[in-house]
Amino acid sequence: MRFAFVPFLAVAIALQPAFCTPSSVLKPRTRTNSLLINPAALPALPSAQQAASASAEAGLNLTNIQGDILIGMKKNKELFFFFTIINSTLFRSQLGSGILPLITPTSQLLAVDTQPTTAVNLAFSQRGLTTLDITDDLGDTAFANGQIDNVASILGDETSNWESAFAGTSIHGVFLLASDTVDNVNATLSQIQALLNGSITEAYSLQGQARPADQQGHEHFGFMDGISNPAVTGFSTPLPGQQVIDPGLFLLGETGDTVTRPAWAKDGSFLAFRQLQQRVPEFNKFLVDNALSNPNLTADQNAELLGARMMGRWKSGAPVDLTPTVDDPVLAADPQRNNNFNYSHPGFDLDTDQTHCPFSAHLRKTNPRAGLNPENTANHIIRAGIPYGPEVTDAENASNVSSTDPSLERGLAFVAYQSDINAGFAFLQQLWANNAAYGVDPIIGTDGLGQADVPRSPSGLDPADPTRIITIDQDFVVSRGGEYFFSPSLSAIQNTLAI
Ligand code: N7H
Repeated sequence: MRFAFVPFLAVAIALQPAFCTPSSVLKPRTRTNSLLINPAALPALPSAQQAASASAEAGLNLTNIQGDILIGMKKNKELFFFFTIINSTLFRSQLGSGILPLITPTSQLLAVDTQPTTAVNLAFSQRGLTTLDITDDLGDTAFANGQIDNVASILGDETSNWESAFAGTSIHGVFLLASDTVDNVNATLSQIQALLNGSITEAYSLQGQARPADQQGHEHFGFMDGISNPAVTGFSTPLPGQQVIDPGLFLLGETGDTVTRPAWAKDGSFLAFRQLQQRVPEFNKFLVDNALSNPNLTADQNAELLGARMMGRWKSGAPVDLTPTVDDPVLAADPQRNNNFNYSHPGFDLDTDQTHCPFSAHLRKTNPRAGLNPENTANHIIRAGIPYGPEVTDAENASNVSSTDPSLERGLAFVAYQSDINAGFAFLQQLWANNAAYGVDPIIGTDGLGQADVPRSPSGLDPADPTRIITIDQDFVVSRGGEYFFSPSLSAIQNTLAI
């Protein structure tokens, strides 16, 4: 039976406190600890109260927007369950009354006592929407054509490395299930499968988890991740240095989205998913073999220094633009300061001086800040990924080579949200990271033609001699493929996708 979005229900919802949604009304509250992680370096989420007043001012409905879109990289455990719809009528008939009450809107994640046991989000590929007989053009060619269409020429992936599921035609959608334990995630997956009653089958899945102990929040190379995401008008209050971006760059139909969309697509977002394998032992060996030679540092510190300059941040998260030659863990852990830089300094030539941050550093390639004048407001994403795979084994550390055992593969389950994939993820990868002008990104850059391990020769990595070229002759990040999805609003699930 369909869970109709009738006016009296809308009135009832409007009268609830801001965090109450159709789903939160229906769900028992059992949480006493957050399902999100909270490393000191990462910006805190707005409180429910702060978000309610900011969103009211901007006209954003946080009870209608799926929770993963604006939250960023704070998940503890997250399963990406990619599925094929084998009975679309049955699937659609279960979506409204069965699945919708489980879908977690943004507002529900902002306070521990409103969080569900497992946060559930749902997104569809173009093939999935077509299977559901949704034929409207959402106004995004990259989404419509699928990621496989972008592979070599735009993203520079070597197609032979792609997981067969991403290269095939079976992925119609993905459930994103996030919690603090894998048991919770698995229990919710079973509940969803029971509700969907055989109308979907698993196409592929990837289990992500935050790294253990003091590495929580750090990705597999060891760097704190998720510090810099844009502040979205109508959601978050900007921290010093944080760019403020219109909600329409991430949410369809909101201020700043200039494309004509079907009305039901409003408050949805395009999700670019990438399984990015990280070759950690090889990365570590490269840093040791090419360690810099600052006489005040130990050999290990000189290796760390090279890694920091390739990244643009130290492993702690401290930006090299503010602390170019030594780590500063206190700065790293302070969100009031750790994103407050733009690569310019008094008396400094922004176009030639690499003593603070190399032009090719991953951070600078993917967000040039003051390097573009006026500062870019058109090409931004919200990153919401999570590491996957186990820690490096002793055998891999000893050999400096990643194991070929598939169960030991590790990397980043990369998720980027935007309202225009060609202006968001695909733009950043193709036109900034892969672009040889100012050096190809040493972390995620490729030759842009689909060949692996093409040497890159950036200058600027050695602060003692910024003209020195250090050749990087291998890829430390290998794309295992991905897909583009549309993450619809809760009302779209109810009124358009469900029958
Ligand atoms: Fe990156 N890393 O840990 O190495 N990234 N990234 N990324 N990335 C960032 O400031 C990483 C990838 C961006 O606003 C940090 O939050 C890894 C892709 C953007 O100044 C670290 C992979 C794309 C930013 C990493 C990977 C981007 C950013 C610093 C793949 C887009 C913010 C922490 C395995 C095409 C820039 C932080 C800003 C930051 C890492 C992929 C984009 C540590 C390992 C594919 C926009």
